[in-house]
Amino acid sequence: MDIHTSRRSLCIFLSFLFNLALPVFSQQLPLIPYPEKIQAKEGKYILPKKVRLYADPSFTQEAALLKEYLKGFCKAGNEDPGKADWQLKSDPSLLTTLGGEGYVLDIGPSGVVIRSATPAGAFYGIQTLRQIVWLTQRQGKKKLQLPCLHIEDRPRFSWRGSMLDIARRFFEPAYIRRHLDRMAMYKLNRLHLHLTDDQGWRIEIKSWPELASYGGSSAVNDGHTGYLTQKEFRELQRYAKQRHIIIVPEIDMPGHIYSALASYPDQLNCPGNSNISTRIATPPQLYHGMKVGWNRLCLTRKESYQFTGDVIGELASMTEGPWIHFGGDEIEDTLYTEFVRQADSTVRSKGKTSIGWEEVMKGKPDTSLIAQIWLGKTPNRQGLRTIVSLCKHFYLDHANDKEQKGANSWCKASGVSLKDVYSYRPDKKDTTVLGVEGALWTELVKDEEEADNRFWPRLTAVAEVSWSHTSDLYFEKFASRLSWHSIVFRKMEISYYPAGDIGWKK
Ligand code: TNX
Repeated sequence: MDIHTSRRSLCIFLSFLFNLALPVFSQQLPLIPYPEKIQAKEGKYILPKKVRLYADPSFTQEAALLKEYLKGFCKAGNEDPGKADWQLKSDPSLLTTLGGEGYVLDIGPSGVVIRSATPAGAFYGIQTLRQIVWLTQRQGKKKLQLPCLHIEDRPRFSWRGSMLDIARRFFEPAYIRRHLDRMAMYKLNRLHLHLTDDQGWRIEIKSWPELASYGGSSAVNDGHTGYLTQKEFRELQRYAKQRHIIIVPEIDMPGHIYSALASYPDQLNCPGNSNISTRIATPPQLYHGMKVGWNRLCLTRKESYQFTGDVIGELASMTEGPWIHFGGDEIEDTLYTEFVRQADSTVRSKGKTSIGWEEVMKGKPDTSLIAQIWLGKTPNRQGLRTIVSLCKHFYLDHANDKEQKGANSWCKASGVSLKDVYSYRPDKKDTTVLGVEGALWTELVKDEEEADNRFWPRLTAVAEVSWSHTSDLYFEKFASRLSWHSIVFRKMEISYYPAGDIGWKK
């Protein structure tokens, strides 16, 4: 036997063992996002009634979450490293090979070891393990058997996001927390909250109190209203941080600002309200419709800059993460590029980095600014860093397929299918891309159930295209792995859209 034949027979033998361990899964273990390297090993690991767990002191928080995740499967108690059968080990040397979010997961016949250079890596190793545990659980079997394996994994992109528009309708902190839990399961790490728009202002600003108390009292079509207090916003960030997710707050300016114009009619509008199409709404009247691009801050008035400075200042001081998103979309104004320059410089003066929708590239902004691409029509002449939310791939307010009624369709008439999300591939030569973000606008999303239905399963595809390496992305394989995730969705009580061609497992 030559070396190739022997290697091939070894592979066949190993995959045979793999399938023996998991007779129900064809070919790939149904993990999403799929790991960079996965090797099947001989044997099985039987989950004991009580796991003896050791975690490196720097991974205490991750160990606590692991224990919570294990509830319902087994108990877990702390143990010395020598006697533990599950170990979360810090290994700084992995930083060079697997980066700040990578990990190694070994499941052997006598236990589980997760190694990583950072708490984030340990957290992602835990999420992979969690999917393995959830997806190997089969009814009728008392003892849970996990396949033995070796995984080495790290993300392709650092930005793996979802956006929720809580301005068109308010979504309560409890829903946002549930959403964060679900994102964590799929290794998504940025939650962009679109906090303000024409129909509602959803964040408390103490120096301009009417914004939230008045501007927060409306929504599209009498939808759910309200706002986040600063305390709630801080608590959400803490909850997100435990799950290695950074919240990115957006105040949309200088357009999409009517809720503020209605709240402060005498300060923020030009004489005669020439900054507004008053046939649509006149301050202090609130706005419940769906039109876009019909109002702006009065950019010739100094109060508008006072307002911008105060709002960005307060937002920066309550924001833990490094980014402030100031919108900047869908508005024509001769002073627009000057406004962008000023808003960005205020953000930077507060020690944060700005993000804006792609239109911000029209001027010549500071090169630290990050542009979020949604139409793909504005040239990136300065080579600014970008987040890709191209509407034809990532606008989750569009229908899941052409059968689904009552969703948006302006970007793609047939909807944005799971396959459309999955088929995004970054241009290899484009080094500006930080990652991708699936955006959920909520003009047409009436409640939490509908938000779930638009996010899932498409966010699993966002997760995979942002985490996994391009050479590993095959839609058929992804779809067959996804079919098992009905189990995950059920456990997490996600009201997902049962996309037709998946063959969801019962
Ligand atoms: C465009 S994307 C918008 C939003 C709408 C969305 C509806 C962007 C920067 N602006 O204001 O909600 O379309 O699909």
